[in-house]
Amino acid sequence: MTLVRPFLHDRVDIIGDIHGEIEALERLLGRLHVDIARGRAERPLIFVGDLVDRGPDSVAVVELIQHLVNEKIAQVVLGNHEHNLLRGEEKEGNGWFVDHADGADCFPGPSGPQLFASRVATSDEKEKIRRFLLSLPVALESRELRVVHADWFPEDIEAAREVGDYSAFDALRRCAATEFDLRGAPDEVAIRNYAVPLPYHHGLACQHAADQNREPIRVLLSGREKPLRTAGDPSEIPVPFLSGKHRFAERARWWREDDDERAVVFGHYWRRLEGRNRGKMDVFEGIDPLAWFGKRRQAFCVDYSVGKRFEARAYGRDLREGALAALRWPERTLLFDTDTERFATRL
Ligand SMILES: [Mn+2]
Repeated sequence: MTLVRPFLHDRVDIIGDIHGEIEALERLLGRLHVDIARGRAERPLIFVGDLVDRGPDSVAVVELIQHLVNEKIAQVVLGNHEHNLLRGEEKEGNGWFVDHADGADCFPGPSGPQLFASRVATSDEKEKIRRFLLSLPVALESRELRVVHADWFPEDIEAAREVGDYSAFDALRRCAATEFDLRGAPDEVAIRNYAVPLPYHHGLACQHAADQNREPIRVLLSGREKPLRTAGDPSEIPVPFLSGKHRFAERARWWREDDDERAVVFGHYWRRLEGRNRGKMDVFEGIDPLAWFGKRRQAFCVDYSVGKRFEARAYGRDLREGALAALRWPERTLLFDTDTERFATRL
């Protein structure tokens, strides 16, 4: 079996990034009339990945979804957060699964570094989660629809069709063609220190984007990147701090060049129903929060930022600034875990 697989059904509900928010998931599944205990659903579910990290109970989220997969009423693609767990990489918000050797797993809270309030997995739970994640595909497709966590890059989708497991896929790399001028670049410690702002460094930005773009697994799971800016005074280019690092490269809007005529649904990009993302380049700037977008209006991001709730809790903000969404296919209707029921624009 390859890492790109067919949908088992034509009519599906596609659910966005969950990030350990078990209550949101249970509420949304209730609205979709899923009978969790009996393993029955009116229609099958597709999960776009990022089931885990930062939220209260990633273990419960994975166990619930694995149950739905076993009952054959759900399919799941791997997200970058799941992939980090498989690689054992320490990332902000995954201390519930990966031991953080250099310090505790914290985020910038209202009064300094704050621990994530996440249920920690036992070693048995970890082993079960690991085996489940290794069984997941990286993308799903039919004649009308494509689903991937972040970026449907045709060259890397083709590569994923040729491999059957993540150890083979992880090993694929394009050659590093260029050497970048890294004189005066900040070191890794400075890049991870949110307390001290960093000036923009173009060589480092190019290096970061190139490192990202040469690995097929990273491209599909967290998207192609490009340097923040190619021209202008570096001191005037703000370098955002996101998910534990200063970011010199930004996400590319790949859907503008996507030439496939099929619809493509993905998560990952922190879409907002209202307002915009704090301190962050918004890849959806100028796009209606409920609209299809891209070269042929073929693209839809179903991640409505429920993963921001850990932060909203810490800062006492309204939890509804993020939501968990389901896109009903082929109707193209959106349903949320919150009280908003709104409809996506038709093509
Ligand atoms: Mn993601």
